[in-house]
Amino acid sequence: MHSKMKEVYDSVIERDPDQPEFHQAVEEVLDSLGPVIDAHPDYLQVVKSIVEPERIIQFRVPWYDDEGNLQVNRGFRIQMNGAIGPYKGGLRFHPSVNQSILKFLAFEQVFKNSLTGLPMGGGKGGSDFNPKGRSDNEVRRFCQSFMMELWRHIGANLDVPAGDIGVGGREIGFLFGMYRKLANEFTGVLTGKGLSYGGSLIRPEATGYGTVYFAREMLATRDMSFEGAKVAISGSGNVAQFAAEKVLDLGGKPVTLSDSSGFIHDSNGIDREKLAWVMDLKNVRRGRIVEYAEHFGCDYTESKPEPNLNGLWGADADIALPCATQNEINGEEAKMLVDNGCIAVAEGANMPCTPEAVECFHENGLLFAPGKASNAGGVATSGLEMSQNSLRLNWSREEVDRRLEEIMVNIHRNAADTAAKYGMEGNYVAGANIAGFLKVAEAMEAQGHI
Ligand code: NDP
Ligand code: 2IT
Repeated sequence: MHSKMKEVYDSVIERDPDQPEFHQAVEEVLDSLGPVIDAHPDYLQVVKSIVEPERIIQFRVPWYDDEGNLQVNRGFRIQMNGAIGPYKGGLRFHPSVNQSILKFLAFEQVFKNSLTGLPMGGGKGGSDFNPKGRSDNEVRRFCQSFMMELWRHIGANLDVPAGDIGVGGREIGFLFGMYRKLANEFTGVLTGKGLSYGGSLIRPEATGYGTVYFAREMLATRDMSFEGAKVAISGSGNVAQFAAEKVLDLGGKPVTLSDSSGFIHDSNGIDREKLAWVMDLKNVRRGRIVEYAEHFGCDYTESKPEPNLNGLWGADADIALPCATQNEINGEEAKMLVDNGCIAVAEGANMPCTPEAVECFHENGLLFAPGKASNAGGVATSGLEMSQNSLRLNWSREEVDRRLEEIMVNIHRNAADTAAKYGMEGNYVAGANIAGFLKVAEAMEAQGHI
């Protein structure tokens, strides 16, 4: 790491020694910025600021469960950087949520949103609430209590949250309803809304579709494609489901899916009929992925306790799309993919590959797409939802998908060209970090480092 960047990195660790996920995300970006600082020494001031959130809001979320017991969760919103537009980023409801995880996500979001080319700053929020096993009534009461505090900190021109792990269409609906009641106005304050109240076509599909569009562009640089490729996908939520759908559209064969309990390996391929069954299982019945193995008769492996080496990445696959959570592919698992002849990895999740895994992919010449580039289609389409809300118009499915695809092609080109310009051809990590940084840096400097 460049010595000036190392000084900033050390100060980040000293300030918040207990935030390993945030350190990991910062280290990866600062590692890429050495050549930028040599070319623009004045941007050192920007780097010092960009690692510090503009604002962190933390609050108590009390709610009553179905037995009438009071439950108390912790809510957060991190407004990381507003230099290029209103803060924008998802809400995560998961028991692991803490400041380190949300700061890493908010930090990545700043660069990701910049890469989309749309005017969106970076933010992230959520709660340590665990929606798993909770009734619709409990989830609604929780969302209403969460919004009772959050509403005063967000707004269509201020901060526009959306979904992430544990926050899908149901939760966004409950959150939007409560915001509308408290603020007494109907605005595009959240994205991922239902179609009947201001949502955009293709937003549910966007992250998964975008990840596959990005991977398709990467593969094309080596005259390869998804046609006939075996694709290992982790997760079985929003991102994984629509990544699998787009893989099928492009002639590939998804062979794995997972949840936090384990993974299925279906070497016959997860076809459209099976995928429709998974969508019903996960989005309507809210069941577990083991039921797929029972229903369709294929291999199922239960997850082992941490470290999370559960074997999914040992599947024979040409392409890997990690779409579950952070640090789900470690160095050892990356090696298993390489040994099986995997040619490309595109992150649908945020930071699913550890630094050791990324190093292994680079050393072995795989195509590797970092999440802040390859999963940017979700937030990009949120940006398109905001545009439609401002216009008070709805674009067709084809129109939104066309714009999403164009944005993903542009992000790919921008990351590839920027990497080449700074002497790191083929390194999408460096290209995405530098390209994302430059736009925000220019805006922060122009605005006087406030
Ligand atoms: P969902 O909640 O819809 O699905 C998450 C999936 O990952 C579930 O199958 C879940 O299993 C699994 N999972 C979550 N945490 C863990 C864990 N600790 N260990 C093992 N499996 C886990 O979330 P999304 O699909 O929306 O998000 C997936 C990833 O994509 C996240 O990293 C998110 O930040 C990222 N992302 C999401 C975007 C979006 O638009 N939704 C946009 C860009 C990135 P289980 O149900 O058992 O917990
Ligand atoms: O990580 C992400 O980019 C998201 N969860 C989507 C954020 C958004 O505002 O759509």
